[in-house]
Amino acid sequence: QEYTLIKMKVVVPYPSKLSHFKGRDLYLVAATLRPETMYGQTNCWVHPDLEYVAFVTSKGEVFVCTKRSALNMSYQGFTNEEGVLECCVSLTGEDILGLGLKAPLSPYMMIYSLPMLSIRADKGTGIVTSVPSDSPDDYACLLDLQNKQPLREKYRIDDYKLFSFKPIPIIDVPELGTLSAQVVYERLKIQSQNDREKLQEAKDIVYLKGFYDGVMLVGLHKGRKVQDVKKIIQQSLIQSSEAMIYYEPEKLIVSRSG
Ligand code: ZZB
Repeated sequence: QEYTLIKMKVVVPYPSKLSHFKGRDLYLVAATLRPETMYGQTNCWVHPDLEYVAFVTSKGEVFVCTKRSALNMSYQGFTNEEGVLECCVSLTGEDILGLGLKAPLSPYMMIYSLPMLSIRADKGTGIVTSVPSDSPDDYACLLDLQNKQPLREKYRIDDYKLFSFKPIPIIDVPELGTLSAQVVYERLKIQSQNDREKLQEAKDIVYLKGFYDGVMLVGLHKGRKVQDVKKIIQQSLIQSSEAMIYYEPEKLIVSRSG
C-alpha cells in the first residue's frame, strides 16, 4: 500500500519531552491516501494512549509517529542506517496533544492536534490528518468533541483549538455536494465516532464517489476531476518537501500448517 506521508510542522515552543530538539525542524507525520484533500485540513488527530516515537531522519529533521511505522521508514531510506532510529525518544499521545501545526495546503495558518480514540496502532503512522469535509471519521470525531464537554475536559482541549475550524468545501461530489462527509454522516444517521460499521460504510461511499466523480473546488487544479489531479498534487507536495512516499508492508498472512 502506497501512502502519501504529510509533514505537519510543529510550531515552537516544542512540548517538554521534545524541547531538546529545539533548532531542528519537527513534524508530526500523517499517512493519507487522499493528498488532494489537504486543502481541507482543519486539525490533526493523535491517540492519547498510543505510544509514539520521535527520531532524527537522514535529512536531520525530526519525525513523530508510531515506532512500527518509524522502523518501516528506516527500511525505506528515511534514516542513515536501516533498522536504526537515531536520537529516538518515546512518547505517548498525551505528550503531543494540543500542539500548534503548520499543515501543507491548509488555508488555516495554524491547526492543532486533538484526540481521536479510533486511531489504529497497526495502520499508517498513528498520526492522522483531519479533513472533516471529506472524511466521515474526522467529521464524527470533531462533532463528538464539540458536543461532549466531558470529553473536552478529560483531554484539556482549549475551546479555540476546536471551535475555530469549520470544515472547508474543497471537492464537489455529484449527489453528495461540497461537504460529502457531513451529508453521508447525516444520511446514514451516524451518532458518534463509535458507530464503526456505519462509518465504514460512509467511508466506502465517500471514497468511491469522491475519487471517480469528485471535482476540485479550490487550488491550482480547481475545476478538474479528482482522479486526474490526485497524483499531480501528491508530486507537487513531494517537490516542495512537504510530503514523502511511505509504503505500508502488506499484512503477513500466516498460513496454517498442512
Ligand atoms: C486524510 C483523508 C481525507 C483521509 C479524506 C480519508 C478521507 P484506509 O483506506 O483504511 O487505509 N488513517 C490513516 N491511518 C489511520 C489509523 N492508524 N487509524 C485510523 N485512521 C487512519 O484509510 C486511510 C485513511 O484513514 C487515511 O486517509 C487517514 O485519513 C485514515 F477525505 O487522510 B485519510 C472517505 C475517506 N476520506
